[in-house]
Amino acid sequence: MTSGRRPLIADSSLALLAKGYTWLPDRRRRTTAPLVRTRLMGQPAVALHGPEAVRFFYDERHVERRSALPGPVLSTLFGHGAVHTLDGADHRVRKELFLSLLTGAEAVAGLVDRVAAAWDEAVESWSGRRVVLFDETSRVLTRGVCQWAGIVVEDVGPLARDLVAMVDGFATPGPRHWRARRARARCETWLGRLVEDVRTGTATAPAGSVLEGVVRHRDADGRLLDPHTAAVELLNVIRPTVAVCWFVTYAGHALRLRPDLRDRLTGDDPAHAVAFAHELRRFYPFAPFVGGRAVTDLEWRGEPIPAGTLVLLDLYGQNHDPALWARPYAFEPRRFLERPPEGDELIPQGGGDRTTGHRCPGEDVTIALLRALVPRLARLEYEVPDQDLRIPLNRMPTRVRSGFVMDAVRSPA
Ligand code: HEM
Ligand code: MYR
Repeated sequence: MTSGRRPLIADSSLALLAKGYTWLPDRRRRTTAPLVRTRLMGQPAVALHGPEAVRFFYDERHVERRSALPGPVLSTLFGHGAVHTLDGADHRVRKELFLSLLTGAEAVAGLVDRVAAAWDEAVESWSGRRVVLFDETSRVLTRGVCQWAGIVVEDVGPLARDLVAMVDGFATPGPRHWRARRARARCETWLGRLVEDVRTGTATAPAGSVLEGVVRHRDADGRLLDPHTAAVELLNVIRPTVAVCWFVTYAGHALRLRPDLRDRLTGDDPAHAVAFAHELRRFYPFAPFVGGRAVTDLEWRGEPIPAGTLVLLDLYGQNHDPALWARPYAFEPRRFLERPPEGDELIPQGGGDRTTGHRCPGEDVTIALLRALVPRLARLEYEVPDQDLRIPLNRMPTRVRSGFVMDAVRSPA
């Protein structure tokens, strides 16, 4: 398509709001072009998908993040000044902080042990009661991740609600969005003060903790993070960890649909739990797409992408692309037992190389948490009362409407 025709394409921000996760895949099915051309937030945009497109998108010579993420997304989900918004050396040095805190067997096990202990303790209090899995898991994860990160929290309930709100409200205007902004402002103020207190010696950060790592981190310019940016990055560890409650709730949904999968999960073979975790991340909708801006005039499979164009990578669409996945709309963990996932095919948390690009540094943590929690859920006995188990694809981010209510929960001895 020539650039002269682009202004004729209507802005699709409203279509995105109305259609949600199906917006880009639908547009792709309706075109024979190798990319979708659209407009978003008043700007020309293209959307790509597929493993080769992943490599093209994550090449810093092609796409940068600076100025690409919309203000409303930063004021809720990621935070202004976050690692998500950096490029080049600034990004690599900040990313190293996250990788050092979140990857490696010891770091992952430290977090998982605390979350698993918090789950086991919580389950005792669920006995015989009606509980909402989403809410309970958000508190379990908040307790575990804060303990692990060296952040003291007396009452995890309000914090869990704020962390969930930041994720829940990033993409839609209205009350959910304002709740998310207020939640972020509250948490940034609290954590910014904590960082200052650690620096003045009125609070302590446990040796080797996330809190200590962030307080001491020096950026590419050799400077410590200012308290606000430090708070933003602390939140970029604890918020997404708590967001794993989306997938644990989806696990409840999946086990309801496929009770035949339960026995294998409760057995001793961890390969089943890992395959189940991958299928949860592939099948269920969470992150819709990621985006950046074309650094220079680009070309993708013969199609021009002028400098400055928003370039989107359709994560949800790629995870359901029939060219990559047999029966993409069937929940089938076995597919990952037969063949482990390729890094640029399964991209629920972004793609490419996590050390050089923006791929999520929390993938190992996410998989390890699901590997620990989903078999624990599968081992519980509970009833599933009548409730709204729909997952509306036009809500962004979506979730199981009821939060997955469980009755008469019992932990078999
Ligand atoms: C980046 C999704 C869990 C920390 C991302 C990105 C996505 C994503 C889509 C952006 C990739 C890109 O920009 O190309 C998810 C999902 C999760 C999850 C769906 C499941 C709940 C985690 C966890 C952590 C984490 C557990 C840390 C404990 C981060 C950070 C970035 C990031 C710091 C920014 C990386 C960068 O810009 O270089 N994640 N994530 N995420 N994620 Fe996650
Ligand atoms: C987290 O809390 O970080 C985990 C949930 C991540 C959802 C990621 C959604 C990415 C949205 C990017 C919008 C880009 C628009 C150009």
